[in-house]
Amino acid sequence: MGRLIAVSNRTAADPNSRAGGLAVALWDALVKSSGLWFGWSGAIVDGPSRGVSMFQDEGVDFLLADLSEEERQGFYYSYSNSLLWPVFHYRNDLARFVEDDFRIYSAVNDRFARLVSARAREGDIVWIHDYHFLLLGAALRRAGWSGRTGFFLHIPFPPPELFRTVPQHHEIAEALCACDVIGFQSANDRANFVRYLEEYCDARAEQESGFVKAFGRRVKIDVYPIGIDVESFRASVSSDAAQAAIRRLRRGVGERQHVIGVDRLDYSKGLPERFAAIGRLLDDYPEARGKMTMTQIAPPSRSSVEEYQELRNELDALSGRINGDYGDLDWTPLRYLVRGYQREELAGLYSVSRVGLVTPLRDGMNLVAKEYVAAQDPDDPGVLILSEFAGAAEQLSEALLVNPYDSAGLAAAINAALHMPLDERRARWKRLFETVRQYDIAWWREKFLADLRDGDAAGPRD
Ligand code: ADQ
Repeated sequence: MGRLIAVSNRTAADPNSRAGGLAVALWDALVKSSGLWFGWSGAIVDGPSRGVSMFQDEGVDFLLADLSEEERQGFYYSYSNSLLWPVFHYRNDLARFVEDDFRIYSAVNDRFARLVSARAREGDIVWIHDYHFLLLGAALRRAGWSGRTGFFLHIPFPPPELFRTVPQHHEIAEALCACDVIGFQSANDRANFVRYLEEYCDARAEQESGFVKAFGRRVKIDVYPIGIDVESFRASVSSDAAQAAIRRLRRGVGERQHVIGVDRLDYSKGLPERFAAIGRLLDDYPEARGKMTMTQIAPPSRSSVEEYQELRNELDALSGRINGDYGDLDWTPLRYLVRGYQREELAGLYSVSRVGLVTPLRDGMNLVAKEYVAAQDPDDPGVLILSEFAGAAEQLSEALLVNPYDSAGLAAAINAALHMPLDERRARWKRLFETVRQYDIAWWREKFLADLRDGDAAGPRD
């Protein structure tokens, strides 16, 4: 069996970053196959010293490429995060189209493709991750790589009407179809992409097999909802860090019912709408005053992008307003913490929160929802309130599903969760936990890799 070659913008080159996310997902498969992981080094280097660093850890080869300042701007901040990210989250109103960016984005994809194809050997498989590398499949083919290649999109795929606002939509779709397997988080994302291919690229989807004929190739396009490492997350609830975090939380909120939100500070996560719903809760259900406290943890991300600074200002104002209007000498209704916490600390906080509030306006999957479920005490579980616009909603139908734009509905759901009888909480949680456990991170990885390795099932190419 050949090696697994993974490509993603950031890698887990730092062993401390292997506790969560993609690192957990890929690490076993990379170690087992003595694989390679390509990504950005995180360094900005201009001039001739810009290069590639290589090192080995636990038999896994890391190849980390530097970016120039122009590439960081054009490839990372601008094309990836100020155009693709908003459009793919249905926010084309926030998208910025800068003419030269696509050239830079393509050039970075080409450079990575040359690095990968120079090291890939016959029998290896290449697994590309996320929206930074939409063109990499085609770039690899141009660089001479003909082996099995898969692509997984961690974020949503928008309806064709929105995707077409990206000026290079056709080129992107064609490049994706140079891969053998294309994976999406949800059936909705897959349907959007296949509809685009059928309506605008003359593609034909086979009825049962999941294959689509497009751009002269037969491509497997399927749904692979990402999961978490359930056992390790559950175990972290009893860690010292988790228990210390619980004690600190208790000192702050006492025995009041606790509602938790944990997100990167991003406009896709629906934070202003969530804060507004807390205000609405305290208006519509005055008996909740003084009885509950919400903590929102939201470390800043991509803070040099203008939209993120505006979001920060909006949230500062909203939380100040809610606490000013409703707070009291001994009660702060909304605690808003703009900083990150360790995984173990978050696990502890989830475990003692009566309500987990996960209300993105649009999200590929949302692993916080699954982590919240995993951290609950089976005898006295909390209630997950989940946006119907998160990919996770397709799987977690026993959550209280809400429309995050509807603040009255969201306030009603929070109130229902705060009063939900123990029997109902247990019954809902049991089914949620079964799903989270069955479709865990190993299931996700193995399903994708099985399809990626299974060249025969792909049949002859046209
Ligand atoms: P993200 O948008 O980052 O990921 P999410 O899935 O919620 O969103 O979180 C990924 C990881 O980051 C989780 O393990 C979570 O615990 C951690 N995290 C989130 N907020 C945090 C915080 N405030 N402090 C510390 N850790 C935090 C993208 C897509 C998602 C998709 C994932 C995985 O946007 O839709 O689920 O990739 O594919």
